[in-house]
Amino acid sequence: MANASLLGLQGSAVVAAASKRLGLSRREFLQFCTTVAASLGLPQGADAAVAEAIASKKRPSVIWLHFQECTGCTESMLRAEHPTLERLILDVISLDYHETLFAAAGHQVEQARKTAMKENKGAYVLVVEGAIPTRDGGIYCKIGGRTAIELTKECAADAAAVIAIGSCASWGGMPSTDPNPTGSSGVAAVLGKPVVTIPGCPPNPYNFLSTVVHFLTFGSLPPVDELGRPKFAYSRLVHENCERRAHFDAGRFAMEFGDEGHRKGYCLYKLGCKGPETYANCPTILFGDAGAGTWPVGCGHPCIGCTEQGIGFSKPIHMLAKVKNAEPPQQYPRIVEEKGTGATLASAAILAAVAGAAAGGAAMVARNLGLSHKVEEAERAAGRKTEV
Ligand code: FSX
Ligand code: SF4
Ligand code: F3S
Repeated sequence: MANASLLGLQGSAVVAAASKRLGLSRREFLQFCTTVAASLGLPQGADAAVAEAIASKKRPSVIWLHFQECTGCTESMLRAEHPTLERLILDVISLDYHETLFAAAGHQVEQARKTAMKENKGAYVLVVEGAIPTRDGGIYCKIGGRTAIELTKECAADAAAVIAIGSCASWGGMPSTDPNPTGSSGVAAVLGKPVVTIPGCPPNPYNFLSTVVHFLTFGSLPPVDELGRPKFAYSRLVHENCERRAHFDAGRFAMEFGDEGHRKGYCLYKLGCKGPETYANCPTILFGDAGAGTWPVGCGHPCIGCTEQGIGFSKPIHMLAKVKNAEPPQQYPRIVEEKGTGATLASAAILAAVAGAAAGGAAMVARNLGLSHKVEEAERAAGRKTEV
């Protein structure tokens, strides 16, 4: 709910003009500002500052570079629905150079980049999407005859802030998967200094939008963790806010894709979900403005840890997640159904891996995970367990 100072802005001409510009009602615009302020974890009253900044401040110039990637970061921002996220993003920033969205090409577009950098020297935001190949002098990615390394360094030199968007730009992401033939690296590694990272493959566009709104409102980027990730978005494990968490705590698991547990929406831990070791706000802000359940686990797929270096694109889906910060819940949900019915040899194999996890130290959790599966226990007792 909006606080008094934000409500005071409701009749202001500046807010009326901003709402019109964005194609929103005044109420929707102010609600949006409140939502952004809340998601940034800002104190009460900051929503009014956010509204005033969006309504009246000069949009920051953004230079957006593309290197080794699939363009999913940009795509995810342009595919949002009501209230047209891309319009909000394109309105709060002045996108002065973007290799995939520009209609122009060649020398013309190179000139646009140089002009924007010159006119906004020391004030523009550099956004890098995609990893930077560093092997063999960086020859595996060139634009206008210049390597990604050269372009990143040149554009970062006079930037007010540098944002690495997506896992590729954050640490190398998918292109850096072992054996990483081109030496794909993140922006911070290439520049030799920390930058703000918004990992995810693709990242959530709201996290980018909120980061930019923070910059617009306060002239600085939001507080980050040791990996450069904004704390407002990456300080909680996926597992902490997952809607299937009650099933995890109660020991109800999908054992195979399409089995009864999967159809009933049970926890996906045994299918390789990396939510217990991945920091991201996916379960709370969802994707695409398309309603409930629009995030990987909500759709029935285990989290692959796409925001987490060393997990996403590194740790195979069949490996079980290390359960971090595991604390017993206040209450365990009552177990009302018999579990394990219809279990197969494959599920028993996964159970064996869980037993291995128990030996690794997560004994309490693992005890809850596996041992109530009578069919699997019977299979193991009968010596039919397969090895993993
Ligand atoms: Fe793709 Fe972006 Fe993944 Fe990478 O997102 S969605 S491969 S993080 O750089 O385009
Ligand atoms: Fe959700 Fe995955 Fe945690 Fe299960 S293991 S509760 S599916 S995040
Ligand atoms: Fe990525 Fe996992 Fe979120 S796969 S999108 S961090 S749920």
